[in-house]
Amino acid sequence: MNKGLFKQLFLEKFETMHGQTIEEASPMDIYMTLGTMIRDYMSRKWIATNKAYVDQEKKQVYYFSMEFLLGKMMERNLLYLGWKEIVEEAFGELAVDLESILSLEPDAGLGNGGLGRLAACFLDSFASLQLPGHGCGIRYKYGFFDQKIVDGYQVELPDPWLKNGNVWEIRKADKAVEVRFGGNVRLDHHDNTTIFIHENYDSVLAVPYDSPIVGFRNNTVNTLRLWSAETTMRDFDFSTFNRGDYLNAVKYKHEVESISQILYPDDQHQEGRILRLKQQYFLVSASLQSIIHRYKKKGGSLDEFSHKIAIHINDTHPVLAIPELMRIFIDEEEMGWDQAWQITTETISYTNHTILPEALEKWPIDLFQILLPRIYMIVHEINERFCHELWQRYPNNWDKIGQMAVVADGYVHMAHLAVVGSHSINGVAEIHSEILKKQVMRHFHELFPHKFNNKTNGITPRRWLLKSNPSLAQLITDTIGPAWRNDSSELIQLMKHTDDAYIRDQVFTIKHNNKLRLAKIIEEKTSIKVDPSSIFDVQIKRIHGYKRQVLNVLHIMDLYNRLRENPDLNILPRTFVFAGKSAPSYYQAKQTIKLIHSLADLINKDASIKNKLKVVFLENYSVSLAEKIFPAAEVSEQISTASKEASGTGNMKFMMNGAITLGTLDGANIEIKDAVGEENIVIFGLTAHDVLAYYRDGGYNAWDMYHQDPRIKMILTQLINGFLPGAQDEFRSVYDALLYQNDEYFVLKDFSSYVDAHNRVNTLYSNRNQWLKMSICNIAQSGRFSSDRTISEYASGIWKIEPVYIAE
Ligand code: 26V
Repeated sequence: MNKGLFKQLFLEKFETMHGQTIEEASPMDIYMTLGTMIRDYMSRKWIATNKAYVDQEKKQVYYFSMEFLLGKMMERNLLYLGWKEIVEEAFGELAVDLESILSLEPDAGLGNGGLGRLAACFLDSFASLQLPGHGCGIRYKYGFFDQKIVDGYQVELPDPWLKNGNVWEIRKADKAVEVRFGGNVRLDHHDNTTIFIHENYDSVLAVPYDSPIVGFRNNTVNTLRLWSAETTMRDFDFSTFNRGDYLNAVKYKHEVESISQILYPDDQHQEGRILRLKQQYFLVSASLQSIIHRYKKKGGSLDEFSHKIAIHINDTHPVLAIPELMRIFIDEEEMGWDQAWQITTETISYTNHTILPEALEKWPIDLFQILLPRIYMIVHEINERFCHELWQRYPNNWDKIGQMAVVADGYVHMAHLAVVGSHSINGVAEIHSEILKKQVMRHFHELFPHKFNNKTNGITPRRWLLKSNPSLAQLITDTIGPAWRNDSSELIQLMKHTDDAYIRDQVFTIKHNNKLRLAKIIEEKTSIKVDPSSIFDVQIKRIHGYKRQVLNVLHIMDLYNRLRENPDLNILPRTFVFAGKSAPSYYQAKQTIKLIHSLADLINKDASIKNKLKVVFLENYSVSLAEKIFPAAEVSEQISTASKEASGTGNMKFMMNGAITLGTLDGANIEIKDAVGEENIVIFGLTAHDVLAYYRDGGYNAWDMYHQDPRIKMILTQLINGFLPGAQDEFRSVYDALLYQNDEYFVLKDFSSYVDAHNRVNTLYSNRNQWLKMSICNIAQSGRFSSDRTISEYASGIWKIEPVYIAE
């Protein structure tokens, strides 16, 4: 592609699509035309990729996930195809501003946070590493809610991201499959075998929408298949002109479509609603049916299934893939239990993403049984056989067997099903995998030690550096060459330049410009003016107790108290930036958002502190907003209660953009510390070991902190004495959680150590050269946190898949 050719093709495409000339074009028409052109161009590669996969009979992996938090795709696709500059120049000649066209695309926000964004980074790495890996998910009509802040409170609005259509997807109506819910199972006997007949069920049509995922500057185009729930025309016949039927038909249509209507917005909390279980079965049943259909069509033998297909389940949400695969093998393919079980466990692998007990999924048996009668029978049988094995191994140990059973205490325990029915269980950072093995899943680890492993998370350096921080990416390319973009281990070459005065200056200037850009966004969105020379200290992530935004707030209050007492206090000016969404029903997290706003109101208006402190909350955190914040950040707040953050991936995005981590020894922070060395990170607080010991043995009393530390006493009092603007009692719940509920997340316990850590940041930052050296070191060492590394490890260690070279 070159500029001239592009311009010609673009104008032709525009005219055929819109029946008018470019002079009359609306920006949206231009967006749609460019999108269609890109998609058409990718289609050839897409077809070639699929053909190569079939012809070469290489093993394929399917990544099952209830969430794919993709963000925008157009600029990504332009960059990956190598078209971006050409289009920019051609549009320049047509007086079209590419930036404003790109901004028209809505984010595909089909995820809550880390787990969903990880799935999107993995798709990027599959394609860029030329690996045959595809995503299977749900095409939610409404993505993660839009957050509006009204008077400091979060308000949730729907995200109708599909309202103007979606240029990237192709509806494949001919590939639709039927998913069955409810009904009953009748047993029949045939030549000594029992057959199971599912009858009187409600049937839902699952229609796939495929989107191409193109690799970075290669010819691979993989597939993200998202399923939409529809009624079969048979079930929804408006022609029966009976009033009662008509209303029932409408109601039924609505009920069916509700399955793919919305993404559940509460992560880290088990959602007991039946619709969520329906969504989960809908995803796995539709995906497995289509995988097996295609496999058989190409002549594959089921005996070989696990050698040709790997299925990965992203957390327990798609764990019904295990009984559903058993059902298909046994009921539809007439396989015996033992063979079906062997193939199923060899096919499925599972990642655990959290140890928070309140997030572990379990479903009441009665509910499960009514919705999925045949699947329940299979789960029951899996449980019987597993408990029998346990009995052989641990005779009479009812306690242990009860703790490990798949069905126990009236519930189906999804994580237990995942461990029993898969061949690999991994955590997402070293410490997390260790906690799984030694604590949360210790009984299972004792029984199946070979199944457990670690795959530390990663992020795609192409979106999180090349796309979001183009000037830093250019500096890196100018310094070490372009190979880092698909071989992130190359970034280590930057270590040779940590003392290079020119590079330091460039890194400084790039960061400063990114800060200027963010300062502008902040002013546009909040009317708050921030000092671009102040330290940009950033905490952006879901709002949650364990992530401890409250600790950040308490430190800012203390800093403010010190400044009020002494306006000439020798500290560097700071800008504290927050962004993140709370689950709609999580009161304490919502109050934290209000608290940040009240504090911001107080501090930002106080002239006496001479602009040394600013507090900003940016509303509606999203992938696109994140892309603007990470490049401007200098301090990365990773302050979760040790043991609770499985990995974190924002920490990696900050690091790759040259920010210094201020964090606890939790999740991947520990591996970041190992990578950069103690002198290039600021660590504070209790260790996971300390925290787990307190939970086990007790011995922590939050009131001791209150009485011993006058700073804490003062701040906590300020929470409830009207010091903060707004109603006097607004933050009573925050106060009570810290004192009367004994500070579940050890905020007060870690307070002093956190303040010290901030003081170290202040000192380090005052030495500009030192700080820039740290920053360059962080960038250089970030290569190991590329999702390419993560995916290579999954590919060789778990899935046993290999790259497939796709010719031009
Ligand atoms: C749970 C639920 C419960 C039911 C309703 C919807 C829903 C949605 C998501 C979840 C799972 C939350 C687990 C999670 O997101 N874990 C995060 O995974 C990241 C990627 O591995 C990791 O970096 C974070 O540390 C971890 O919190």
